[in-house]
Amino acid sequence: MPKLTFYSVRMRASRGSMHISGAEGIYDKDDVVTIVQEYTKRTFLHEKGRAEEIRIIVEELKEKPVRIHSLPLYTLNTRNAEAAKRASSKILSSVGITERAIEEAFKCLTLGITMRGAMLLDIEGVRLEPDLLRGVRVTRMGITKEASADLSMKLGKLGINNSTVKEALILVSKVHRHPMILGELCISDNPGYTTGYVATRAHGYIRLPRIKKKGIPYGGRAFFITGGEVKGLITYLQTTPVLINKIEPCRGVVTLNDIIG
Ligand code: PML
Repeated sequence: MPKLTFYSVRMRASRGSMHISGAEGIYDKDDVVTIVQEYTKRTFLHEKGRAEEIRIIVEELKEKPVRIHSLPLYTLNTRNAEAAKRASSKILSSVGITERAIEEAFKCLTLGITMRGAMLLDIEGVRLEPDLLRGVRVTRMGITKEASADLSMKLGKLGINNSTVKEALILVSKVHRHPMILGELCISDNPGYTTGYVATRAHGYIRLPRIKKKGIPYGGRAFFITGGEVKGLITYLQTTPVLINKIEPCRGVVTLNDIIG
């Protein structure tokens, strides 16, 4: 059998200092040209407007990707930003993250600045990423064709089969495989996208509709971390190639009680 060559394809589009969109995946050699076209097209249609600069990196992977399962997916019926914040606090504090850290994450994500990457906070809310303006961008993750078809089918049944949900679940599944990651909070920076999420290894990926009001053009990701060496975690997040090869259940609307009992 011929050896499979994988490529990491990463795209970032911007206008001046404004981040417009980003996307990435791991692809077989034969699919690279198509995906470069798709990423480019996507930036031209973006709701944040036209990009002035589109940077695409295509890089052959030197390491074999680690194959992992996705996190299970759920949606809570949060009616507004306050309800989404309350639900996030309950879920994140149930794994040992302090109220202070959760408050700090919400404060930073609603401040009006969007970082390129994620913030790292310890469970007391102290920021640990080396570059406080850029954060840590998670890269080198993807999904096999079979798992992608299964995910599309499962999300399709829930009426949410779009690249935003798929790419967020792929990213989350890579992030939460690392033992130093305790939890995550995400608010989209797309003005029209008002669903965010919290995630933990124990509870899964929990979508939070209406976590922000329509029209707000900022947001971001916060990872809550514990123990271990931050440098090693950053190396994993940025360089270890990971492919999702199995999709765990994707459920529709559940209650907070279903999640934390
Ligand atoms: C993003 O804009 O990339 C973050 C999306 C978060 C929510 C995705 C979902 O609807 O599950």
